[in-house]
Amino acid sequence: MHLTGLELRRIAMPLVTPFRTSFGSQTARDILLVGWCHDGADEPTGWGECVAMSEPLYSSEFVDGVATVIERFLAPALAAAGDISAADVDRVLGPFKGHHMAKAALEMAALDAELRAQNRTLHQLLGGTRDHVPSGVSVGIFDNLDDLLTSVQGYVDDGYARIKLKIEPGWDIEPVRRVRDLIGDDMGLQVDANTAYRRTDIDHLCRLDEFGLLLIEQPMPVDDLLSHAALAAASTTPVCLDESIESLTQASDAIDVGATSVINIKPGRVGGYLTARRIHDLCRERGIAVWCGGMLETGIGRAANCALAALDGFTLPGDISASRRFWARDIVRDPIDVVDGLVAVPTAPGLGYDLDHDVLAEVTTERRMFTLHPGQ
Ligand code: SMG
Ligand code: MG
Repeated sequence: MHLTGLELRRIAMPLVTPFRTSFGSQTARDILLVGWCHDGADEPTGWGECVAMSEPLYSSEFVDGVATVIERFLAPALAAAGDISAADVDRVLGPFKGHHMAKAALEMAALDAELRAQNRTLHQLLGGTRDHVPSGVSVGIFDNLDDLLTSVQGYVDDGYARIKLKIEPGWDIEPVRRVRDLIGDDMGLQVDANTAYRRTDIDHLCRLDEFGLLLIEQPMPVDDLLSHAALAAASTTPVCLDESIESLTQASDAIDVGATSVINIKPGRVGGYLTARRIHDLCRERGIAVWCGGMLETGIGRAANCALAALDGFTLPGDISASRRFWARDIVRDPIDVVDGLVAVPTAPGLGYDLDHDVLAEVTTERRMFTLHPGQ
């Protein structure tokens, strides 16, 4: 494929209910979609969904910055590279430091276009072994415990395989105790702090040990592997990294220093689905459990995440909830649903979604097409 054009489409999707984490509250999602036009085509034949948020609060990338780096540097480099396959995208973009979410969106669009042309699925390309994957749900921070328990009960009734609670200082031990009492000892429960604690909080976090959690996700700052290792040594709850892992090397180093015994793999955060698979392979060799994270994706990203989560090292339920957990209307005709705690891995070619062009048109806030020239 020779990249000859790109569509950058920005959409605004209202959430069905606000989602609060230790770094902020969201009521809508501002998402950049990347359309891949190759060999002179006027319309994209593949789409990528960028997981960056509007503001650099989860990670350093943010939507405006992603759009700029793609337009100024990444897309021209891909166009100049001539005939490439999706597997070359990561190498061609290698000279540009960082910007993993922008790179991942481009690689994802290339994969979609290439696989559709070959009539193959992402599931087949990645080598998934299952046709259904267990579905977990991520539950935000609430103003009070009653509202939290009502929300959790709703998700239990929906059949989710496990619950993840967002925590922060002042919203941790008591919410976890009450939710454990509500759901019983057999249901999987885990927590995610999005970097809200410090090394001085280790004794406090060890109080979570009595609740039999599957894991505690990213309690400490992104660059603080040693505080994660100190917590792992002090606590019986497995420590899991999310924000700290942006590459294969970082995954390997974090395992070496004992900072993590479980990894949340998010393709967008690590630069794409192909690197995500490499991290999965490494973790499998090293005996580290992995699961697929979520970034409040539309049906495009959800479909691709299901294919990744079907690899056999994904031994824990992912944050791959039903589309309706976040959206009243998705931009795809075949939104992901949860049945008996499972979601079906898509079987259609490419990433496996079917765009709903009417909904897509309604949620679009900006659409820019640009043509790329090899010598640009
Ligand atoms: O897509 O189900 C989802 C969201 C899962 O909690 C989730 N993601 O740190 O893991 C995480 C967060 C990142 C996004 S918070 C706005
Ligand atoms: Mg997380």
